[in-house]
Amino acid sequence: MEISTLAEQVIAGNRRALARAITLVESAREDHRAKAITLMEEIGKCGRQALRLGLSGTPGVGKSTFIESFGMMLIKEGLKVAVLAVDPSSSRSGGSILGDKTRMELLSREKNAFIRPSPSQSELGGVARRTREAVALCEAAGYDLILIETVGVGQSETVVSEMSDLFLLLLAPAGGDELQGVKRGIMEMADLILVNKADGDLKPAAQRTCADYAGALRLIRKRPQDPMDFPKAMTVSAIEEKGLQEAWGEMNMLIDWRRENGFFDKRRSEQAEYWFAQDIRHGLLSQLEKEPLKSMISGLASKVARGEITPGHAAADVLTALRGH
Ligand SMILES: Nc1nc2c(ncn2[C@@H]2O[C@H](COP(=O)(O)OP(=O)(O)O)[C@@H](O)[C@H]2O)c(=O)[nH]1
Ligand SMILES: [Mg+2]
Repeated sequence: MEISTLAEQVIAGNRRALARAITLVESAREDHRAKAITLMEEIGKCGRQALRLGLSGTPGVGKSTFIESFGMMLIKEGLKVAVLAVDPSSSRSGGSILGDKTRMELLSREKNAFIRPSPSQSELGGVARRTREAVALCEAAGYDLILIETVGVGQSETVVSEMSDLFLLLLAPAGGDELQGVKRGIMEMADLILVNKADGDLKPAAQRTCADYAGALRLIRKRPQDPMDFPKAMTVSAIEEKGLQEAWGEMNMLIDWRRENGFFDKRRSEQAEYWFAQDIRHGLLSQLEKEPLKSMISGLASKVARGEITPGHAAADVLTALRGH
């Protein structure tokens, strides 16, 4: 099929075309990559803008349950919702959202929802680029809200926050009074912390945890992109569908403020620059893993190990060879 036809069908909201387009951007084949670049240029022209919502949380906090309840709530308000995932570890473990479809039973049957699991790649750089392009494809296809889920595995939060307008951190109620070992860097990325499972016996613990995090957020350096009182911590119950409307209200308030004050567009511009730099890095690194450089490097590595050539000299040789390609 012609790429321009595929682009038209995606923009017309054709689900099968969207799925096919995502498969194309996920492909590692070089001829597919060239087509994917053309496709991304074509769909970029439609100028649609969705709200991109990043969602992170360790396994078991209730991400899938939250996405089901929150997604269904938005669909009832007449919105179209897409769900994507960045999960570099998911390839074989089955930890991806596809395996979670039972927890998203209603959402996965909705005609106004589109759910796509993480591409089965083990390398975060590749997963990141493909997900980012999938986000743009869903946006062009007319989805109003794009949820990008990730499990908390270090780097993946950065990747998701760099493709989101808002970043949500989902937490479970803590047993003790300690903050649940959430790294400072991740706290600093969050726009909204949602303490889930605020229901039944867990409700008091959820409220305590929420208060702890609200306190911790106040100690974090103020960011220019936040109005008063943000970032915030709130409690929700994904199962009982409580607090979701309030959380959505806060998200809209924050987004409206950022739009009015120029931070929304500024952030997207910075993200475009970030991904430009990342794609260059990723492309350069993948050159090193391809022939002829791959053999050259392993040959030189042995010589370096035997002391036959200095590391600096060997590296300079590789870089000279790289420039020659
Ligand atoms: N009590 C309670 N349990 C919940 C809630 N949300 C999720 N769970 C439970 O927590 C477990 C993990 O949920 P899941 O959505 O699969 O978490 P994920 O690994 O983050 O996707 C399941 O047993 C859910 O039923 C909630 O709001 N309240
Ligand atoms: Mg899940």
